Amino acid sequence: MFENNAICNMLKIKYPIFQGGMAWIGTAELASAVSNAGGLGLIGAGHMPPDVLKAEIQKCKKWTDKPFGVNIMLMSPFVKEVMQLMVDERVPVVTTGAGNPGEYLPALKEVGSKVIPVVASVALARRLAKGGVDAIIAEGCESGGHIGEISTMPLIPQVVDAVDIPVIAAGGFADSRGLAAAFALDASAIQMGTRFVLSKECIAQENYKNFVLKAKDRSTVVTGRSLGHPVRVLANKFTRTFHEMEAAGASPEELEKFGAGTLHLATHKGDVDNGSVMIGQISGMLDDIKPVKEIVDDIINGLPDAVAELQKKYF
Ligand code: TUI
Repeated sequence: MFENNAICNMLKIKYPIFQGGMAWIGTAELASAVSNAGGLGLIGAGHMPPDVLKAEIQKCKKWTDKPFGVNIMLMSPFVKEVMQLMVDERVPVVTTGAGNPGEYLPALKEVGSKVIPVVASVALARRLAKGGVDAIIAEGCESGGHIGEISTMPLIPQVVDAVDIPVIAAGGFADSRGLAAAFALDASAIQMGTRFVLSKECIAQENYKNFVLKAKDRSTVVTGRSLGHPVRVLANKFTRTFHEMEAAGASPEELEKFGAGTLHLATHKGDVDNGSVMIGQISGMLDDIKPVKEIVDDIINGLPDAVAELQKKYF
């Protein structure tokens, strides 16, 4: 079906579906399941120390013989050691988030890793494409977690026009209609985080998943704008207090301190009142927890109909 798809051919994967590399919950369990289902699974390195990440990579290698990747959060205090680990482990695909991975490119390319940064703007996409990255993930601000300022619909075609390498669309995708829309915007693949949070294989604590299941279209808010790193999360007691502190003129240090550790509190302790429940806006549409294979198969199997429906209606 995807013989002519640039990303499937480049990465030797069956389907043009990436899993977003989510901190704390993008574990080897989830990444190997997505890779085994024919997509590209990604271990979310977040703030993981290198030894913990190494163990996660080894689990992933044991559980799948398909290509997988690691997503590296460039604001991690361990970023230098973690990049060295990518080189040592010859990880097939390295995606990056929350910054510019330029300085690490030569070493990764040297060992043949495909480097695919996540960007939220045309300017950075253009600069990185010139620097020799293999593809670009363009992520709209509908996404969960750390985001940029532009939404998916205007971002994707502008990035596609600015670079001559494949573009993966991220932010707001969860079904066959979304995949068809991404193809219509000339993206080669989609990346999904939120949809895979609501999978059987995702290890997020059940309160986290149940809170996401209840989300409606307007349930997410953005914290951290005044700090220069906006983060999309579900509105709760934590976000209300955060915004009150911001309005009362709290210092960046106070706000950083208040936010520290809150993602883990939500994902692992299940405290969805005081934790950061990072999730994308498409959560409003999702009302089930499915096995990863079913999520992927449903999107792929629904694609011909999604496209045929357009053909039938308008041509
Ligand atoms: O990285 C993400 N999403 C994330 S990372 C994360 S971990 C975290 N934990 C606690 C607090 C905050 C974050 C949770 N979600 N997505 C990729 C992404 N990258 N979105 C936006 C960007 C981005 C933003 C600015 C990329 C580059 C950039 O500018 C760099 C430059 O030099 O211009």
